[in-house]
Amino acid sequence: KEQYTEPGSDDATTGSEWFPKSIYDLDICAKRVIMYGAGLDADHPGFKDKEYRERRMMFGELALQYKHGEPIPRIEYTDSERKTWGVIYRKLRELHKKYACKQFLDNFDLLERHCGYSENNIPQLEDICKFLKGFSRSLGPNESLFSAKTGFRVRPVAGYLSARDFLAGLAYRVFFCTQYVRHHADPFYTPEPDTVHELMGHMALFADPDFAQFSQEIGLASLGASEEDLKKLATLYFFSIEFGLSSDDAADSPMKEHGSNNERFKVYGAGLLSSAGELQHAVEGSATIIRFDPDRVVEQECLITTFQSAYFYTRNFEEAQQKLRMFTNNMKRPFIVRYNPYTESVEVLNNS
Ligand code: HBI
Ligand code: FE
Repeated sequence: KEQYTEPGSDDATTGSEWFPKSIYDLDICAKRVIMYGAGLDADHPGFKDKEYRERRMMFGELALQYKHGEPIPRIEYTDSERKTWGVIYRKLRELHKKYACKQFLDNFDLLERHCGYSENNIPQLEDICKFLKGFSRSLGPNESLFSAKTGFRVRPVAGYLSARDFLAGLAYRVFFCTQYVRHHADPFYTPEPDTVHELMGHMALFADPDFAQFSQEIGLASLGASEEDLKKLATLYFFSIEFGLSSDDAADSPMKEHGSNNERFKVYGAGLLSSAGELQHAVEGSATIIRFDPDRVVEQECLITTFQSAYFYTRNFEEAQQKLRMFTNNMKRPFIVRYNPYTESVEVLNNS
């Protein structure tokens, strides 16, 4: 079987559009960046800052040169970048302790212990990758502790990818991760993902097995999906992994119906956990929070420059997984994909 297929070379078994068949194919997806560095939009806070644009070009080139399997280049962050990180870190950690779900908080503690997370240091992607795989520690001459995580990986990316390329990474338990820092003019705003969003918002939960599985299943469903289905999966990603909440309430107990948002819900979405403003809007105010039902969620518009007009919750990640699975089982593809963890590739089986 072929290890490597070029984009555009139609797969004989399916006749469908190209998608990555092996984890190495993600090198191709990573190159198809929609926007980075040089192309900063006129409304971007770094648009008029020559030094910032040059720095972004450097990050862009590093990411474009990266190939799967290589160690991720360690970045020496500038004083200005570390200052931006520190300001956000302090603010967000305070809010996390009040509003983040338990799995997020427990794993964030581990990131602080093992990956150099602190107010004064921007962690390195390579260290997080090793942590997510699992790590062992000597406890004495004849004793050691092995802590397995999920095998999720991160790899540098120069900027925004198409939803199709971005979700394809998840099928291989790979998260495309920016390494640049937002412009210092406004530490609490960024119009695009940056490393503060990825590290503060996303990383902790990729160490959780149920969350990792949920993420991978969105990715697997996206491979070769129709345009229509792909848009639905991107929306499900958005309102769970980016903006999702959880609630332990016993089956919508009427007792708690009238509790305020911050008593009823814990947050797990990275877009919320990395944005002080929207996190407070969602849980401290009276934002609309409704049950995560995929058929309903896909009708919701994803807003990019304003707060969302509704958020969705599940009881836990297992429930999110079950609901996602019921939904994707009804999506039609002319083939079946099966992930092979030993070869880190997908097998495509004819389904006609
Ligand atoms: N690309 N680098 C990057 N980071 C994202 O978070 C991202 C993306 N492309 C698409 C995307 N997110 C959204 O469409 C998701 O809903 C899939
Ligand atoms: Fe994100």
